[in-house]
Amino acid sequence: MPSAPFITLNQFIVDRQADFPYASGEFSRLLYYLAVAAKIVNRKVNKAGLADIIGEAGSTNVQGEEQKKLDVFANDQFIAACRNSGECCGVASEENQEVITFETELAQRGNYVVLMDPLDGSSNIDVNVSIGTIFSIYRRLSPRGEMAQPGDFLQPGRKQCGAGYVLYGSSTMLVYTTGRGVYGFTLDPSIGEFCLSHSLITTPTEGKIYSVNEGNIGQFSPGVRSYIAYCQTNDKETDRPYSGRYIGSLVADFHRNLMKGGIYMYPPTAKAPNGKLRLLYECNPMAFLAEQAGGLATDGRMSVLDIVPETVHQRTPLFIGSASMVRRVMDMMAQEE
Ligand code: AHM
Ligand code: MG
Repeated sequence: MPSAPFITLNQFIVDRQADFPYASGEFSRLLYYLAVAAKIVNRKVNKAGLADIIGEAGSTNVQGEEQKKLDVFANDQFIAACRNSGECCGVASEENQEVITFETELAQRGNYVVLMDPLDGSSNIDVNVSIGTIFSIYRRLSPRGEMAQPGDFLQPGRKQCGAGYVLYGSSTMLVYTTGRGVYGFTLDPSIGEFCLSHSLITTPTEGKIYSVNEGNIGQFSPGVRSYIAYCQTNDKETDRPYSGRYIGSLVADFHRNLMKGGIYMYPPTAKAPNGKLRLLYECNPMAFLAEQAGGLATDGRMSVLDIVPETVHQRTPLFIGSASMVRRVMDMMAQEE
């Protein structure tokens, strides 16, 4: 019996045109360009060990070409995708101190800005462990046809019209939301297409996995320490202790917890009193996905999506995942304050 045909990301975008913000085709085109960049980055990630790509940015290979580290390569690819899509007037990236506002007429006609972490999980890049790309998309506030303005990039997460990630793992996945549920596509390398593999992803309300860098436990607040102790306590009824799982790549840790149920935490530490993760291109897109899947994301006090950003690279503490786990850690933090 012939198997059911694949639904590719491109086909899905066409079929679901009406689900996309403003349904004009512009947003879909941007997503299409981002997916192409993801495939190019994926090819490089898979060849990383072979292709001698791993090396210091700025060093020179035998052909006399400048070698680029994977994160620089990914940054270039995603920026080029945004610029060439004609739908995006500017990009903010973890790799660039300043926001990039495109100068071409084509790009300035674009209606969107993209904020991204082109290759997250930097400590895992050189050691063959899963890494990811995270992106967040907003409609611009400044008039079309002009240069993007700083305010375009400093909108609260609630205003996102799309967000997603690419996970370069045992298989490569693109997971996104436009505010109408969360969809996951797995790259079939034999045909070079992202194929629909996970429709309307929902995350369990209660999970059994906690993910945190426990090396920092001595620096966490009493409330966070109490919650970790709760996760580790024996209790048959609630199936504790929970499992501790921490890859150190937000995309990979988040994705596993999204599918299985769990909580990811990056609380404030002495070294990073506002947490380590970046609000605009790490926490907000993940928070949008989490809420769309039925989970929660908070900085400990309020929903991440309601934080009004002040600077592009600002950090925030993050507690994200299964709703009842996030509520419990918030309660424990509130009690011990
Ligand atoms: P990066 O953007 O420099 O890669 O940092 C973000 C990463 C996340 O992917 C990950 O969850 C976290 O930092 C790990 O940090 P730590 O090594 O302090 O536990
Ligand atoms: Mg990062």
